[in-house]
Amino acid sequence: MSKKTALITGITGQDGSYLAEYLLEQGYKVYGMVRRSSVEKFDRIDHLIGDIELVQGDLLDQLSLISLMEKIRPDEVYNLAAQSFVPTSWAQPTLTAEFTAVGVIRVLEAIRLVDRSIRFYQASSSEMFGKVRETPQTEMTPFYPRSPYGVAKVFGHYITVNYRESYGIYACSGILFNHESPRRGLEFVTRKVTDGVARIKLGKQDELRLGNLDAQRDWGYAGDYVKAMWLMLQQPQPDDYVIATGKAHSVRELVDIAFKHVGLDWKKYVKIDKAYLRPAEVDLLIGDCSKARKVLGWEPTVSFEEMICMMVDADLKLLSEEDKGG
Ligand code: NAP
Ligand code: G4F
Repeated sequence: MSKKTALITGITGQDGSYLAEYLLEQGYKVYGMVRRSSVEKFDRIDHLIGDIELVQGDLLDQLSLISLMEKIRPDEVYNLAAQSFVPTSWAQPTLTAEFTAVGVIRVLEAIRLVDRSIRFYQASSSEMFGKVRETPQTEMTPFYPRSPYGVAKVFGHYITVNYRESYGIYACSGILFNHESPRRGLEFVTRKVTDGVARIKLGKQDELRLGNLDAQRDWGYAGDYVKAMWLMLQQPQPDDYVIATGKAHSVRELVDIAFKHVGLDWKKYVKIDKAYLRPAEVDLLIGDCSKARKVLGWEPTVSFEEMICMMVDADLKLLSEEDKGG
């Protein structure tokens, strides 16, 4: 049997890098879409260059997406590309809508025009639940987004459902709760904390400025979550799934675990900075992934504490290697 082919948008991101590794392990030919930049930043996928093929395209450019579908004729498309940082969505709401909402319809249109048998995964988000209508959140929980990012993701979710129902495209929306790893961007709170802890431990920084310590999230491990994306596209029928751990932790608990891991008391180093508060906050997210457990046979394997300690250790190693000029 010939190799299956996958196209990943957002391959340079956290999830793109883990998904590419996982699909290569499954024997796929993997194409990764990258947008043109004057400086190539491929840190997360450097180790995969040679095994994957990078192709140029942009969610803002319809023709580039159609051309890629025609050239590659993938069996599966994973649409992970987005403007994914919530605070930026207030600063750049229109651009966020272009990438994160309208970008989805451009990928779906390319599939509709070129080959409707291509299977499609949309990276939807627990941010869509926002000011939650019930706890825990399931596939049936109504949405109440609290940021331009969340609103854009709701569009992406419903347009995916609509193309499935209008054109019979095998399109799935994965409603993923927060997932982290040592490859998480430095602006997100988990990595900001683990990087900050490592810097304080190594004497490179003397405080860590944060916003709302009371916010609670259902945080899982990115390596687990990309497997759920793949499983969704292997089922007899397309559907939507919540992917979560079912356990919530506060930012305060995150900080406590990370500092304790290196033997420090966070209260001596953490300062509250109003600059990191949001115009509208999502107070508590907690997901119920019973459907994914039952239908996909998926479950998380890394606990919150294990993941935070893994991230602190990785940041200590990274910063120590930088010191040695490695
Ligand atoms: P990430 O690290 O921020 O990566 C985003 C990716 O999108 C990058 O590869 C970026 O490329 C690419 N991108 C942005 N704008 C683009 C454009 N106009 N054209 C082409 N590519 C573009 O995000 P992530 O954490 O891996 O998340 C992956 C997806 O899952 C995102 O859609 C995110 O919104 C969603 N999601 C994430 C989580 C989470 O907790 N991580 C939870 C739910 C949903 P550059 O390198 O060129 O910037
Ligand atoms: O790490 P965060 O920036 O992630 P957020 O906003 O939950 O969004 C992430 O998860 C979504 C899934 O629910 C994704 F769709 C999205 O793309 C992204 O990956 O913030 C988490 C919480 C917030 O409540 C924030 O107010 O941490 C709080 N927080 C407190 N101090 C902070 C900080 N967040 C950041 N980024 N920086 C702080 O200093």
